[in-house]
Amino acid sequence: MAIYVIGDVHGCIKTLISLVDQLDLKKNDELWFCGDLVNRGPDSTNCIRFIKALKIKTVCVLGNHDLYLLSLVGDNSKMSGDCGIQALLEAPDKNELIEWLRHRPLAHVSGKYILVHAGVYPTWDTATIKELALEIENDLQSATWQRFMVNLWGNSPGIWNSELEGKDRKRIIVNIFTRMRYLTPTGALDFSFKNTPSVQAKTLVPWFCFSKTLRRKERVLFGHWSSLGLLIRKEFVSLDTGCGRGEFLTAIRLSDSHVYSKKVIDDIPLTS
Ligand SMILES: [Mn+2]
Repeated sequence: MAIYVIGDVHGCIKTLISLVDQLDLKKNDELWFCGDLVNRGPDSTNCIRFIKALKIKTVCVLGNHDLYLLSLVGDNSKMSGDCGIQALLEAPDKNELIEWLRHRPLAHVSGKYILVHAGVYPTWDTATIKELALEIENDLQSATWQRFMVNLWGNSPGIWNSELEGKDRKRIIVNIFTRMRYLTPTGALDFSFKNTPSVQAKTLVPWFCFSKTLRRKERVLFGHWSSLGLLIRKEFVSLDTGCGRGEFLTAIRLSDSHVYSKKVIDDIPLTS
């Protein structure tokens, strides 16, 4: 049995199919996704349909673009650009696709691995990661999920504190799992930069380099940071290789870190 993890797909269905073909999956293999299945690329709808219909076990954590799509259900007045999102919201099987999406986890902890979209806060231990992800998953899967989504947007609070409550608590948990890249020296989230650490002001550190990072027994697998690209370290693997910008879609086999990469063959809309 092999586990393969795929980086941010961003609506690039042709590239996804071509990459999955290359993996030559067996029936006990598992396919994990780092999230951001939708937006930017041309066909978000068929990306979800394709993954949903796969005959093997799949795990897909939610990314910030997936949450953005969910926030538009019932009120698409906030839509910026189109990028296939409108088509998904008008698809005949829209309800089924949305129901599937909102029942995905924020984090998946299994054996020696933690799968998330953007990252985990440096001081969170494994039990905390599971607990906090579950807290948000319960909200997303509740009957009042659309109301819950309304308060998710924004950059504050900046610093995690377990005493936080209500909307602020939910917002920072979601921001850490799905949007985080850099932290200030005091551990505050900073969303102003998306570039690589080499060109970044030295006052900010990537979340995985933070000085007070807990020593984990699991390897963290994440996407989201396309300028970082593929990085394979003992402690983590970064897998967003810019599919949504017409670059590459990448998969890694966890047992031996073998990498599979496809140059994007989908037409990326110029607006993205
Ligand atoms: Mn993302």
